[in-house]
Amino acid sequence: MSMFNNVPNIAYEGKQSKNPYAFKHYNPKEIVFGKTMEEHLRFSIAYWHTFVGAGTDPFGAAVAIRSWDSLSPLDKAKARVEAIFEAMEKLNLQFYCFHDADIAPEGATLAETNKNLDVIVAMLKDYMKSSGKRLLWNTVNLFTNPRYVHGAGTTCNADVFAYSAATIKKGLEVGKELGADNYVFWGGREGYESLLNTDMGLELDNLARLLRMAVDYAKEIGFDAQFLIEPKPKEPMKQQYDFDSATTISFLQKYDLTQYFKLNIEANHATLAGHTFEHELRLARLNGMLGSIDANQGDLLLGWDTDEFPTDLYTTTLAMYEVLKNGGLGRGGINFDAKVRRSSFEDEDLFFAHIAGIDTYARGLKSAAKLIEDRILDDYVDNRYRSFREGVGAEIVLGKSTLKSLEAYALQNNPIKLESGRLEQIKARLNEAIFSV
Ligand code: XUL
Ligand code: CO
Repeated sequence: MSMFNNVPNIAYEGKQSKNPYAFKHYNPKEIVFGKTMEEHLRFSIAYWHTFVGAGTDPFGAAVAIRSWDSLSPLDKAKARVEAIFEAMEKLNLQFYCFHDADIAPEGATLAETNKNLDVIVAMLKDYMKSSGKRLLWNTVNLFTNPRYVHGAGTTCNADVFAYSAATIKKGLEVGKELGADNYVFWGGREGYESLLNTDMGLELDNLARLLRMAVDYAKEIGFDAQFLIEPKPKEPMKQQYDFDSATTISFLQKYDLTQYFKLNIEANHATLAGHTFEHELRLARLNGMLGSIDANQGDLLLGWDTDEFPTDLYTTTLAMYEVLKNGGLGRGGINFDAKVRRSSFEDEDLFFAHIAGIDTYARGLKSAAKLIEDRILDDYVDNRYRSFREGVGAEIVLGKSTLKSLEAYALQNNPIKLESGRLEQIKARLNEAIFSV
């Protein structure tokens, strides 16, 4: 049975194509920078936005009514499995990812919830086997249910902490059963509203305790996925503990957890934190912690987490530049953590949105490869810092200088000669690289 009758299989047709159901830039088997595009990009569908999201906003009810919406909860969950595999097939995507709550309805008790999960996980496993599709990552939803009102790992209520731990235990078992490449921790409610009633020290210690338990249990059951933490500065909490890459890395360092985790960097979370996406990626990369990407973009006029499908070539170019400099994403991938706009409520829009996002990243990959191959940015940067490769600069870098030796140098080095940073010239060359591919 087809859920998306009007949608054909989507294939690469090249730049000249006017077919709305075709990729203009994403050619999965084309080699770019030593690997196929498919190997570089490892695109994934996000279950929640694509198959669960209904276009609600704080002022408006659901507008995107899908064919499965009238079914009973468990039948709906089964129909969604069919829909997601059909969509992956039509879009030629290898990966998907989900929260536990996206795939199966929550029961009245933890045991009932786990039973519902088992039914759908068995079905997913069959579909994965026959289609060859893979799970990029799974995670558990520790934020929607009212029990998480004070947090999950950082709650003031030990019973809720225990429930969260049990939910993560099941999530790890599900990940193992489905052979997930990664397992994500996004702390939706791990933050606080006000310091006035918050024991911040205990909350942070408890969060680290929960992560440590997860590391131990994964080891115990032989689940070898890469663990990822997804930073976000606000929404739903006013203050989120995993604010951005820097905050998350320092948290992991403090609790001696860095070796077990990498970061899943989301574009719109970066801009919410007052950073560019490429800043967050660069910081993760420099710390050896760039693991995966949640691809979307925000709207600077709105300023909240709008999760739009990525269409901005500058951002995807600079993001893929970081990915290529990182030597790839390893077991990670590019997950479209993105929603169609509320006004794009027809089923077909799900496909147009993915085609736009996929082509924007494919072009980003090609222009990033050009930036590196032609040494466009590297030459500027090398030249700009050349004073640290000779004379006094080389001595500083080698750790041979002292305040005294540098004072002696500075006293006789007069005047200091400065040079332009050439930013406008560099931006013009970036434009050329982007529009040449
Ligand atoms: C929320 C968000 C989540 C995580 C997974 O902003 O990005 O969907 O990606 O929990
Ligand atoms: Co995300």
